[in-house]
Amino acid sequence: MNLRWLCLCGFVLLTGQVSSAAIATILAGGETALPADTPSGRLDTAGEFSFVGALAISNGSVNYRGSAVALSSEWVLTAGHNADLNDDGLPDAGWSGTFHLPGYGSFGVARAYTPPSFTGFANPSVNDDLALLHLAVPLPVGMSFPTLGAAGIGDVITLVGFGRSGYGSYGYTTSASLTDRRFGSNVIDSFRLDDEGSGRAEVFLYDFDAPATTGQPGGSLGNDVETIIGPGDSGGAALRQKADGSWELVGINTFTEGYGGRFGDTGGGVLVDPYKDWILQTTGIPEPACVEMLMLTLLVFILRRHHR
Ligand SMILES: [Ca+2]
Ligand SMILES: [Ca+2]
Ligand SMILES: [Ca+2]
Repeated sequence: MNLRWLCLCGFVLLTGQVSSAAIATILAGGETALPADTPSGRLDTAGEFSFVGALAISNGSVNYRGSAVALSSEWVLTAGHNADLNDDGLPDAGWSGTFHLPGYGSFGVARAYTPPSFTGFANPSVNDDLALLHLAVPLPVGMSFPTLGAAGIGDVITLVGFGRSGYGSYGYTTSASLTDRRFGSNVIDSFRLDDEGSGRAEVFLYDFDAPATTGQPGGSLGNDVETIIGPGDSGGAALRQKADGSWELVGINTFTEGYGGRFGDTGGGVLVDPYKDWILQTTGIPEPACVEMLMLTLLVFILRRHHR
C-alpha cells in the first residue's frame, strides 16, 4: 500500500485546467457490479445536503478546489489545509476563498481561522486539520444547518463533497465542478488519538470495500452506497443521520491513503466533537443562546420602564 497521506484539496491551474494531480470527489462503486452505479447516481439532486458547498481557493498564484460545510449563516467549517497551502498550520497571507452553494449563490470568505494545535497537513500528523471561514456576506435566510455531534467506531457516516468522481474498480473519471454535490456512505473502522496526548479520539478512518464483500462483517454497504473521498472533497461533511431524519456533522473529510479512489483504499478525516469548544468560541455559535440573552435584556429593560 502507498502509505503517503494524500492531501485532498483539488489542484487547478490558473488556466482552469485540472492538473494530473487529480481532483476527485465521492467515488461510485464498481462499474459492472450490482446494484448498478455511476458517478451521476451519487448526485444530491434533491438538495438534501444543501449546507455543503464547494470551495474555490487561491493563494494568489495557484487555484485549488475543496468542499466546506455551513454551520450558520456566517460561518463555514472546512479542512485546515484548504486555508493553509504552505502547510505551516496558519492561514496563508494572500489566501482568498469563495464558498459556492448551488441554488443559493457564491459567498466570499472574509477571514480564515485554524485551531491553535494545527501545524499543517501531515506535518507531522493529519490531526487538527480544520479551518473556520467567516463569510463576508451572510447566507440567505431560511437555510438549514447541521448540528455538531460525536461518532463511534461502527457508525455509518454519509460523506458529502464536490469535484471529480469515478469508479472504485479503477479510479477517477469525471471533471471537477463547483456545482456537482455527491454523497455516499461508509462505516467508521477506527480512530486515531489526539497528537497532543489528551487521550481523546481526533481522527476517524474507514476503508473502501469492494462490492463482493457486501453483507460480510466489515464489508461494503452495497455497490451503490459504499464510497471514499478524493481530492476536492477535502473539507466536506461526514454526517450521521439522527432518528428524526436530521443530520449531525460528526467529521470533516481530509485525507486518503492508497491508490486513488480504488477499492481497498483508506479514507478519513477529523472528528468535530473534540474541537467543539474552539468552534463555539471562534464563531459565537450557538446563536440562539445569544438571542435568548438579548431577549432577556430587552425584557428587563421593558419591565423596568413599566415599573416607573
Ligand atoms: Ca500557512
Ligand atoms: Ca490534536
Ligand atoms: Ca468500508
